[in-house]
Amino acid sequence: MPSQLEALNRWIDDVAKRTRPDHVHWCDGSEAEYRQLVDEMLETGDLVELNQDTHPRCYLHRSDPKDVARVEKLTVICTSNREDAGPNNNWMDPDEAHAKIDALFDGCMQGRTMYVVPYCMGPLGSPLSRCGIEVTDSPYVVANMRIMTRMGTAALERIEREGTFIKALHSIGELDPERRWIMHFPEELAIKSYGSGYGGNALLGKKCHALRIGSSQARSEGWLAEHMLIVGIENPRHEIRYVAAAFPSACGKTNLAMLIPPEGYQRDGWKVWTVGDDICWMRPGKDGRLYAINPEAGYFGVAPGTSARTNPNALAMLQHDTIFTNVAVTDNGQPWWEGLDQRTPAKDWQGRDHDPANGPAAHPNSRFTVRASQCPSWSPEAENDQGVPIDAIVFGGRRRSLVPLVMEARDWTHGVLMGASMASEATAAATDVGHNVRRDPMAMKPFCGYNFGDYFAHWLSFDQPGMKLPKVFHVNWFRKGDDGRFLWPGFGDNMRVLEWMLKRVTGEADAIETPIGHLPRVEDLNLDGLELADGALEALFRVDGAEWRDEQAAIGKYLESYGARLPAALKAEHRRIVEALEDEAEPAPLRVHASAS
Ligand code: GTP
Ligand code: SPV
Ligand code: MN
Repeated sequence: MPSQLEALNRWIDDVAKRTRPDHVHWCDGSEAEYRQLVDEMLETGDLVELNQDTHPRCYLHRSDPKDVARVEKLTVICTSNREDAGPNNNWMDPDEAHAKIDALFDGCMQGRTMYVVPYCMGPLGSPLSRCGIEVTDSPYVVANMRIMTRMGTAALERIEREGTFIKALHSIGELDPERRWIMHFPEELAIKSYGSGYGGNALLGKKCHALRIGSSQARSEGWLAEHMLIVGIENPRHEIRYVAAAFPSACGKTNLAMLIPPEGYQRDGWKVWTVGDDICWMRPGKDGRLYAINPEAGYFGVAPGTSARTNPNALAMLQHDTIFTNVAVTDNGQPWWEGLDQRTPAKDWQGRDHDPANGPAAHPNSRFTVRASQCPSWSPEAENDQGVPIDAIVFGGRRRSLVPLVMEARDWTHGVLMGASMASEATAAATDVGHNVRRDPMAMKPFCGYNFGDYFAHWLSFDQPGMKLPKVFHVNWFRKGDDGRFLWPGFGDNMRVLEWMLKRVTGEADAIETPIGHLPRVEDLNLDGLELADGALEALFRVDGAEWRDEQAAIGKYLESYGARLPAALKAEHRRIVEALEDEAEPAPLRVHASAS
């Protein structure tokens, strides 16, 4: 009997009967088991050894070229009532969905090993954590899950104690893009994914469990499952305040979570502590504050753009014990991607001789998988069973125009509207979402497991007497000038914006009220040692009345698409902003910025 838990054994038996693997392997999560998996993958070519002198225990995985990112069109939420999934999700009737995908699972593991992967999302002893079992025929997925989660015997023991777990079934199938589904059954606490071995499609603890199923559980249990980093900012008085930030995929979470403050800040004693870079589970504590854990134990981060200038902490952690996926390789066997340095790689992400005519050498969504604790700024608080208290929630997107560098919500309801109104330019993190700006509320468009109307209501419901809710902000590191260049240097210099937010939290900075939110006064922003282009500061904070009236009209239309499920309070808040914008011919926050030049 592989487990003490009858229901688990029965499920594994059922899955094995359907998929017919040659072997079944229950993962214990040990180092020896990991080594064995790696050796097997080196043998089969699933992994390629990188330069072991410079990058010990680092390997490269080249995925199928048609399987390089999440696919949103084939990601579905299967609830008995279609409205519960909402217009933000693809929906399928649960019976129909099971029938469709079970037919694909029939016999699909013949000739393969079926791995039973017990995992825990969050610290093993935390009451906020939740467990699952991923069954997969991909050793690459097992190796990644070992890095990304608390995987193995200890997780299995917790599952046996609790008696419940998420059933997460995965097969790489034939990797045929036409025979691929990522299905979620929130009412059954089940996930079925077929036909992809990549990231969020296949590492089922991540987006499928921790966000889609997780958000649905969080709603019924009174907490929040969010696409957010968690970062601790230590000031010169050694006080650490925690910030949670939601940016859409490939819009800067990993980078903000491990930023290195500008020199002047370091001299003054500021430090940054990384708790999480992608997912945040938060719930109210007895004191009315929101406490957050990072359900993950590793980073599945974007490689391109990572360099000694942009993210030295990441670069340091990627020198050993890392699995790279779809990066390029130099002639001396080192991993390489666009933005890393000036070298020319020898092989591209598909293993071909590098030829710029074939496009980027590393795939734009190439990634690294690495233990969280390998990051120099890793916070031991990531292991705190109670989580860390959150003082500020930040929303943000990739907007070349319109949206100022930073603004603050007037109150919680306005903050929820700010989150619900978010939009961002598409990135390489999903293959099928076009290239335009799209609405991505709370960066959860691809990840909320239920109707956004209900989700906004759930967010609003935290505003209750006795709660000490975080302040809410919105940022945009990606505004561009007329020359097409970013106006703001970003990365480490984002510390300057974080400092202003924390000053707002502690009441040490004033702000300028505008219809769309509070903007900083320039004298409250620390710009020491920063060289901005002429006029950049004005451009970064410019609020154009006409453009914002159009934007609010578009937001209004978008919100209406949630019909009767859209909370009246959110509609009223939107109305207030529309009216304030109408009253004011030109919002005038720019007094301050004029004085900056
Ligand atoms: P997911 O893992 O997909 O959820 O993405 P993420 O939000 O963690 O994004 P990440 O931090 O990996 O950044 C994605 C890309 O944006 C990388 O190429 C970064 O180099 C770039 N980036 C991150 N922060 C900044 C910034 O402040 N300014 C600019 N210009 N680019 C940034
Ligand atoms: C994202 O796309 O937001 C990611 C990568 O973090 S994946 O795990 O593939 O979803
Ligand atoms: Mn993500």
